[in-house]
Amino acid sequence: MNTSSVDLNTGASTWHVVEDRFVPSLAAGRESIFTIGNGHLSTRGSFEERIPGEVRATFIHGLFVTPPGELPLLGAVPDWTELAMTFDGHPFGADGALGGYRRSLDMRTGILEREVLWRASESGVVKVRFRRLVSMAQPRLAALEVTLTALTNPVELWLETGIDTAVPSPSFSVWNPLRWSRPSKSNLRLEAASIDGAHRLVVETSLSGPGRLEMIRDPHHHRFTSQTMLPVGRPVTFTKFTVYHSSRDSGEPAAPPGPDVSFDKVAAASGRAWARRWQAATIDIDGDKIAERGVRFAAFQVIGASPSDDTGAAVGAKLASGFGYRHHVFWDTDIFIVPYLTVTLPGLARNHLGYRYRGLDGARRKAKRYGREGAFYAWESADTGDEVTPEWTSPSFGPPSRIWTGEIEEHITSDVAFAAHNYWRWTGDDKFMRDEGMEMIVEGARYWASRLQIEANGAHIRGVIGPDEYHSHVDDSFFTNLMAGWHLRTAADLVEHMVVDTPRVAASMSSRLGIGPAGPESWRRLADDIVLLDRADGVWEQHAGFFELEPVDLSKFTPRLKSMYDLLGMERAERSQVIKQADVVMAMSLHPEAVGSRPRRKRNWDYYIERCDQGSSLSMAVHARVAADLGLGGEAYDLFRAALAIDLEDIMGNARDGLHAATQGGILQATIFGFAGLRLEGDEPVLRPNLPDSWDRMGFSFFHRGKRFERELTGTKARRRRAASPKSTKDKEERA
Ligand code: IFM
Repeated sequence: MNTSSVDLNTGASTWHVVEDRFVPSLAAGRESIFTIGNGHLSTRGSFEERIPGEVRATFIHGLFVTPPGELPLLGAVPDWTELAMTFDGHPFGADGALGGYRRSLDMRTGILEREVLWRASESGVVKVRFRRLVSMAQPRLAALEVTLTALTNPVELWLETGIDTAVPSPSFSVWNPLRWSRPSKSNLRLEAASIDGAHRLVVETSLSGPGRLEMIRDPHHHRFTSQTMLPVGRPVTFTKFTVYHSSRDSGEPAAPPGPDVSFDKVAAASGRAWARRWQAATIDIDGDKIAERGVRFAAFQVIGASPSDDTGAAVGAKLASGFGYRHHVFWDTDIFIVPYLTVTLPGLARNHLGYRYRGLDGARRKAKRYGREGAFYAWESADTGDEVTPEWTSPSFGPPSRIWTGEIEEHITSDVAFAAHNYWRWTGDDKFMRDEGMEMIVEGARYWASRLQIEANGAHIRGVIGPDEYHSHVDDSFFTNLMAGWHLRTAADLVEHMVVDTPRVAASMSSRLGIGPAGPESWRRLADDIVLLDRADGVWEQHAGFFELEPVDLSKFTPRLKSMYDLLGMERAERSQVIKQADVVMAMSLHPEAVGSRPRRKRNWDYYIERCDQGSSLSMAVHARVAADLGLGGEAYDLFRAALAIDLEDIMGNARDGLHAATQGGILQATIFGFAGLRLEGDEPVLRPNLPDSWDRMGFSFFHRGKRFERELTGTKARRRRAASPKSTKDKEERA
């Protein structure tokens, strides 16, 4: 755990995340927090100058590279951010005093800014201001500006910046330069190939500013140089634009804007595009600035990391803000991100579902490998939908241990179906359901039908891992079985409706997938037979035998700096009732009625909350959501605040590897579905608010079937929001 955090909540505006002190030991984690993304590019907040321990990276969604003998990873593309300077011969950042430091992320506009007062021994004081963005209006464009003001005496500046292909991913570079060229005096162009030969990339950068531009032709890092005097009191500005065009893009590479275009102009267009996102995504929370800033941060990062085109990419488990999990896509996206996007920016949710549809063949291949029918989605997927979970932990985490999730964490198949079905229910996008959703859901149902073991006492799913990954190879995981039952029934309902609504489409799908007329009915019967274990007081058993495991009193291990898994060791954790993350509670968040009446859910909550060590970043926000739903205001709020701290205060100590997608999505869901209580009852959206005591008012908007609803909530009441955010010209507003 990280105890030496610097407060990021400084500043009056909850639209800003501000750091007013530089602490080298926190720098790599802060790079993740200060990531900027635009749905195509994501750039970590590394400083322009190099510092030890930095993890500099820009990612392009979907551009996976497979180094020899390794699993695919989203590698860093050649870098646009590095900018080295000397003042009177002294390197900026290395030996000078960094006084007056302030870094600020403006989440409303997507601009990351840093201001430093810098002095080297024997040199004058220089005010340095950097601004950067990745354009929300032109997703392939990145912009960087540096403004320098000599404050005490004229200073000689030497500046270098270009395109660096040598950035590690994270241990070696995955791009080889093929050709460098200089289309004009101020433009530099690179053509590169990924080391696996799968992709080509063109990167072109333009630099404008005073001084004559010369070129250093380092084979891996061509860069411009400029030498100029900084006069006292007169700001001098350099502007750099960089455009990326990969072999995943259509059309021809565009050139970056020229010297007649200012950073402000590009920023204004990008800001307008962000404003359109914020119309839908702004959540106001009066009375609690930390919460308001936290949910804005979550939305900023989720939107920035969500692919803006339907080109077969999806949000990874680290939101494209670090190398953790190689940017692989997990259930985190289907269950923690997509339901939020579905009600806020449904187009972005749709792009993700397109990714899952493209992955269907990979899921079919996986099912076949296990001798089963239909589609078994990959626990971790990259570009093709094939399974890419490693089999062993990395030696950097100690003695290698076997990873079973890729083989037996099977609920992922129903998580994908849940995301698709939930999207359809909220949006009414029948075309999606007909063209893609139905096939994914039906193929998953066929998987379960071939996977269930029918025995005298019911249908079992044996040998799985549920959400609680401290216990593996368990039988009849409550979450897995509940989801499989829901999945089979849902597929049956959908197929039967399709037969009535669009008989021709139904006939063609049935013959293509081999579904006989008795299929839906047999799925329903199977669903009814699935074993769900409970005891007399209504507490569901997380998996067969869980109630007999060794009870552990977690309060005796509080406070703790490690997870219970680390403290007890793998074998004892497996034998004990300690759980890693919401599991039965997770089921309550997705299917509350199926878990039972409110008193029954509360009994399950009481049982499981004291056995959960919250060892996963996925857990606290889900618990907050469920606690809010159960009317446990204080507990819900404490869990919510703890979830906010996971990334912004790096309480898990791993922010360096990237932000936690599920935490950020979970925070947004706890706010909207938990505290605001948004849900569908039948086909109608309703709000059942349970606001924390400290929140005077919450305002937000959501979409239902193409109509935008603006709502503001106080206590347990909801009414229309007063016009606070600008109106969209495109969105259909609620008129009722
Ligand atoms: O998907 C999660 C899993 O539930 C817990 N371990 C980390 C994964 C990626 O976030």
